[in-house]
Amino acid sequence: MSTFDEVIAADQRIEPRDEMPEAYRKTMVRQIAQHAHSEIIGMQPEGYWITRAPSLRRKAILLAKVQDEAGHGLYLYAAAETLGMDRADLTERLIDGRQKYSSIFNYPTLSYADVGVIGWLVDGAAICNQVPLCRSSYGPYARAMIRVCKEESFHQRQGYELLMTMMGGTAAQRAMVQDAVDRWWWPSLMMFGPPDADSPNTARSMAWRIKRHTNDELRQKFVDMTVPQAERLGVTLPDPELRWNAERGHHDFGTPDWDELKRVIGGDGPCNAERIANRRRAHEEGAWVREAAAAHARKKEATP
Ligand code: FAQ
Repeated sequence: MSTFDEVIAADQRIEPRDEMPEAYRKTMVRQIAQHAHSEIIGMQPEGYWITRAPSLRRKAILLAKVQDEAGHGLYLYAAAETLGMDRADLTERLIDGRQKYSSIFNYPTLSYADVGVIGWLVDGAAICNQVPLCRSSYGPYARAMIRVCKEESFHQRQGYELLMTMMGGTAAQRAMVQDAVDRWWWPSLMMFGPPDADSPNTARSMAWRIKRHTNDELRQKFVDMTVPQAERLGVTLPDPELRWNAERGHHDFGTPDWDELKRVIGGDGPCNAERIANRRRAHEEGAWVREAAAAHARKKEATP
C-alpha cells in the first residue's frame, strides 16, 4: 500500500479511508467547509432579486442559478462529511463565526445589473479558481468540482448574456451596467485571496497538490481572461493602471485594497452581519423540517 507522500508524489488521489496527516485533513476541512459556506451564503445577494426580476424568463434563469448554488453547497458539505465532519456542526461553525465564507458575498446587490455582473465576474473568478481544483489531491473534492464547474460556466454565460442585453438597451441601462462593474471589479480580484507573500496556506497546499496555482497566478489569469470580454461588452474596468504588457505577455494591473479584504474577512464588510443573521434565521426556521425528517427516518428504521 502506498503511503500518503507516495500518492501525492505520483499525482494520484487521496481517498477518505486513506491515511493522511492530520494537518492535511484539517486543511481540507477548512477549505471545503469555507467553499460550501460560500455557496450557501452566496445564494443571498442574488436570491434577493428573484421576486424583483424584470421578466418571467429572467426569473426562471435566476431561480435555476440560485438552486444550483444550493446544490453545490450540498455536494461540498457531503465532501466534508467524508473527512468525518458533521454537517450540523459545520453550520453551527458558520453562524457563530468560527468558519469563514468568501469575502465577495458581503457586498450588496443594488440593481438588476448586479445579477449580470455577479454571473460574469464572480462566477468567472470562481471558474478560474475551481477548474484547477478538479485536479486537487483529495478525491471527493476534486470530483465534486467537475460538476460544479460545468454549472458555474452556465452561470457565467447567463451573466454575460444579461449584460450584453442591457448594453444594447437605453443609456440608463448601460450606466447601470457600468456602475455595477465599478463596484464589483476590485472585490472580484480579492476573491483569489491575499497576495502570495501574505498567504500563509499556499506553499503547503501547493506541496500537497490541493492548490495547483497560487493566488496571484490565478488573479492574473482572471484579469487576462476578462479584459477582452469587457472590451467586447463595451464597459471600462475601473483601474487606471490596467494595460497590456507585451514583455510579460500579461496585463499589468493596480493593487487591490488589501486592508479592505482584511476588514471584510474579519467581519466588517458592508453586509456581513445581515448575511449571517439571515442564515441563522433560516436555520432556526428550518428546525421543524430537520426534526420531522429525523422522526421519519427513525420510524422507517423501526418498521420491519
Ligand atoms: N474571502 O493562505 P490563504 C462561489 C482566507 S466561489 C474570505 O491564501 P488559502 C461560487 C483563507 O481562507 C467562492 N476568506 O488561504 C458562487 C485563510 O483563512 P484561514 C468560494 C479568504 O485557503 C458564485 C486566510 O484568508 N470559493 O462560491 C479569502 O490557501 C456566485 C489566508 O489566505 C472557494 O472557496 C476570501 N476571498 O486560499 C456562488 C474556492 N481569501 O482559514 C454564488 C476554494 C483568503 O487560514 C454566486 N478555496 N481567505 O483563517 C480556495 O481556493 C482557497 O481557499 C482560497 C484561499 C484561494 C480562497
